Amino acid sequence: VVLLGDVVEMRQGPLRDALAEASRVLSALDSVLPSEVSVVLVPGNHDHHLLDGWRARRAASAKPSQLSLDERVDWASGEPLARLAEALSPGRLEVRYPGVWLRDDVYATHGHYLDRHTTVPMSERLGAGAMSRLLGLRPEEARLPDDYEAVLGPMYAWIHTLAQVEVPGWNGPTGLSMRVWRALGGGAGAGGGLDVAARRVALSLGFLVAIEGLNMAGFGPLRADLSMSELRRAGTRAFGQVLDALEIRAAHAIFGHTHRAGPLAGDDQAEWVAPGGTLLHNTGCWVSDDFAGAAPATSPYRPGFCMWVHDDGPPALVNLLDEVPGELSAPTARDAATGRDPERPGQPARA
Ligand SMILES: [Mn+2]
Repeated sequence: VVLLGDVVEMRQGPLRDALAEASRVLSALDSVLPSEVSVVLVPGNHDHHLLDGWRARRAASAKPSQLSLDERVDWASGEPLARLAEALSPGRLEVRYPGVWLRDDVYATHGHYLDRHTTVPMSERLGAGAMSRLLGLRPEEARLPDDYEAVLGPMYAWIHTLAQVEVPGWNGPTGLSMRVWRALGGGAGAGGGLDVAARRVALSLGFLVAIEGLNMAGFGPLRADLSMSELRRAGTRAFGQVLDALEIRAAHAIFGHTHRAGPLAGDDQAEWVAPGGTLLHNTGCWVSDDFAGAAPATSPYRPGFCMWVHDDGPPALVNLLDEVPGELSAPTARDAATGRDPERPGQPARA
């Protein structure tokens, strides 16, 4: 079982609370997993702090190497990862970063590196733009995972510090991204039919001037379009740029950072192909009133999505919460190869 990032929500409060919550979930997971199944955790942006001990040990070694695309992360007793491993025991925990090769042709990563490239002006993109500008590291010049860590790491550390302090009268960095998103007029109640409303707000003169100013100041490129369709397109486009920059020549690449599961039936399949030909897959899995919209039961942002990766064939996207209780079963490789059932968007074809 691969847990593809942001598994531990470390931004809503102090570390002790985050670890206590995560431990309960991992213990529950261990209680239902067969003993031969190990759990692979791949940290993302919200749980980037899990890597700190490992990173410090690397930095203290005589000659730390550049991060490869798939590093094995270790931990020492007392560190947050040790707490998570303990919660999962007797199950086995493996930690890989920044991604994991699931097959020779399937690469999976949380996908937060795309925040260097996306044109949607959300808070972490703006932070990445500011850091790029400060360091003189242009997003199009990124070639290695360390290029992304240099720009994004300081922002993650800053947000992590904010989550640990208690300032009277201040509720911390909780929902920072969503606050900025709402302030900019994003979503406007969400749902495809309200795209027009979102665009109307977004196209207000002040917003356009602000985006143009950010572009001129070297924070960009950013676009003044906060519609749900542009949010989806910007995510796959930016993830394709990460694959290109890091020369990830996989047939399939799986990510989840932008929360929009896909490709689903009815999607423009061309949006889910990177320039190099890699097919993109998003596990989705996040819940938010801002994104789930008026029809949360069918929203591509609803929770419960996961992906089955077999020994061959394309990864198959399913929604575990849509399954009839008692009927939950893994699709076969043959189901996966035949693609998705048009009658049940997002579901694999079933015998
Ligand atoms: Mn994320």
